[in-house]
Amino acid sequence: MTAPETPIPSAAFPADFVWGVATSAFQIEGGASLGGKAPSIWDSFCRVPGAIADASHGDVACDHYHRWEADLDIAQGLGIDAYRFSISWPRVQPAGSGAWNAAGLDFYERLVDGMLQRGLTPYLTLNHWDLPQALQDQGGWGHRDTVHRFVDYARGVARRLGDRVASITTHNEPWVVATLGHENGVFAPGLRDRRLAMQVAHHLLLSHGLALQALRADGSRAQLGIVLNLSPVHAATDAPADQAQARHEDGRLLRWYMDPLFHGRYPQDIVDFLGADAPQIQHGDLDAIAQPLDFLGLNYYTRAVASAQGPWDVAQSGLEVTAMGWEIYPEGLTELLLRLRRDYPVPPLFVTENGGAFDDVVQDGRVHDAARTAYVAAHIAAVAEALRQGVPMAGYMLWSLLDNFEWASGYAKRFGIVHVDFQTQQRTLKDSALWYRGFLQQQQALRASSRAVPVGA
Ligand code: IFM
Repeated sequence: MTAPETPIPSAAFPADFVWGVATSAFQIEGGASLGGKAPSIWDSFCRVPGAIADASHGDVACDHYHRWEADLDIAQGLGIDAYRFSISWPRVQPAGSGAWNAAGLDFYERLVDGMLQRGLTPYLTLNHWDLPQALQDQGGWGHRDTVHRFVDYARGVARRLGDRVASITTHNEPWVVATLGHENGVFAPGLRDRRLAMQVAHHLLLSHGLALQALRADGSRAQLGIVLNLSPVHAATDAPADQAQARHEDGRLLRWYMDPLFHGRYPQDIVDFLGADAPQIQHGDLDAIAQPLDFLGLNYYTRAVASAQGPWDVAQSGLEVTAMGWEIYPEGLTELLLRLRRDYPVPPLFVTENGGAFDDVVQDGRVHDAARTAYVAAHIAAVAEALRQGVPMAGYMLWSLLDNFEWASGYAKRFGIVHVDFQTQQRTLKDSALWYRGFLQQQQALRASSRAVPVGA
């Protein structure tokens, strides 16, 4: 176990703070065509030559579809409170509408019950990007009808599992689906059309709001929310052009999602910039989007740097980078959390993802990943600092439990605190997992002592 470089203040976290790990269906399950599952857009995208760096796919991934019990045992052994996972829509409703697949629903029911049996609180995500291909064939997220298909899907899942999960997240990182999937084309479904991308972003937000209304009308007991990938956007220099670029990129990454969710409007500077590419919005859409949230999840990995000269070269900052080439910038997490609290009426906040890809050293049955441990510890300390300054932080989920399919990077980039040998499917706890387990034991001890009744009381 490696000692972290950043000290985490003891007793920084309230007793009910939720500690967890996160995964997603497509990245770990495999079982791509088993038990009645139909293809998702990611199954299709993986078949496009050149789309995935190592030409891999999710057919087997971590084989979690067969190994879920052992994986939950590992999660339980870490001493976490919560396990964040996602449902594969084409596993439970293969065509994305109409008939439900009993075998798929049964799989998730066993999974959720398996969590509860192990004392793990289930945090469920409905859309972690694997839209049924059948819906893509009808226009996907660019087609308004998909909004209503999603609401039906949300209702069906909630009716089956909603009594046993603590929270339901509608979408994970809608910016990624819209921008990387439909504007840059580097993620499924691989389209390059800015007008379409902005329509997709609007439909994702609208489906989120309508799903929350529907689940609340159905009497959902689970906490309801959404997860955004956010970063502070820094200007590369003080030059006005760089400052303006930073404001613009902040508008497209953060304000485009936070403003409609919390203020019921899109940011006017970005609407003006988009011109004819701005989305078609129908009467009532913005009210529907701005539903009260029980929680907001943030996925934080790095800051962004904006330059009017073009893409930022990370070598210029001199900061260390992860294997993804992302700057390691934990103070950006505190900055982001304080800014959200300043600019928006935020509900309880979770860091729903945080972690790093690093080139691990596998030696004599151990996996040495001191850089990951240092990364995680520094970011937990950044959350502690936000808490100290009064941000309503409710939990932290480490990305990820297992090495897994890292989208367009394939299997080469490893984010897990548990190493997966993709030849044998053997799991090995990395040093970072041992550190997290030790850290959580300390947190448990603090909780127990804060609950202890003084003698004579
Ligand atoms: O692996 C992804 C995850 O699916 C979504 N958030 C970012 C992670 C790392 O890239």
